[in-house]
Amino acid sequence: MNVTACAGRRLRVVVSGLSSDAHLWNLVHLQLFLEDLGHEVANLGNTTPDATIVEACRTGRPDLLVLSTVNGHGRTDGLRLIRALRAVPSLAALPVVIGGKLGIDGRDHAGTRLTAAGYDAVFDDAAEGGPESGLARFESFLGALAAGHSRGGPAAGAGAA
Ligand code: B12
Repeated sequence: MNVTACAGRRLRVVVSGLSSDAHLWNLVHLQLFLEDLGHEVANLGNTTPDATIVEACRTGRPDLLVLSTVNGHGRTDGLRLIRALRAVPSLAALPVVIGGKLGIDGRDHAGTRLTAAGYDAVFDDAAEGGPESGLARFESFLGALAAGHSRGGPAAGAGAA
């Protein structure tokens, strides 16, 4: 991976798959990507129940929650989860992003709905530039967050598809 170490503070990041999603290598890829940038990662793995993700964030108080989904159910799973997270008062302002293959064959552009529901940024493989461009926008988002800009700062909306 061609990434450079972060200039700002080291973020404590929770990475997780969603409850219906059995894919694993996307999570490994994200963990390595974040660790290469100098951040600390707790990877909750695949097919993770919503309640486990909520509890890990409530007790661990990470700087960022990164959700990855590729099985095509991301829009449904992602909406349900962000509502559960935002319903917990201590997690109302937690920076949360979601990315991957959010719909089926790139047909559903779910970014607007997901950001309206409470995600700080959405990195959809189906957006212009594909996955590589999504990861580049994600790296900018991380840079802004590590530099201390609230919830990713000006880059936060840049990944919305
Ligand atoms: C291996 C695989 C499986 C394995 C998974 C094994 C495992 N434990 O991981 C098995 C056989 C279990 C499987 C099952 C299924 N799969 Co599958 N699978 C794949 C396959 C071939 C490779 C996935 C992979 O490992 N990629 C490597 C990782 C590193 O890359 P990635 O997943 O693409 O992630 C990248 C991006 O998405 C992005 N990204 C991901 N998350 C995030 C998050 C953020 C924040 C950011 C910035 C970026 C980002 O960055 C990553 C690196 O570029 C893909 C096809 C393909 N060639 O990609 C299909 C694929 C993902 N599977 C697919 C499908 C449909 C299924 C099934 C529904 C099939 C079925 N009918 O049963 C089931 C779903 C099971 C479930 N409950 O989830 C579809 C999804 C279609 C869609 N979303 O449009 C794909 C794309 C195949 C296809 N072309 O149709 N699968």
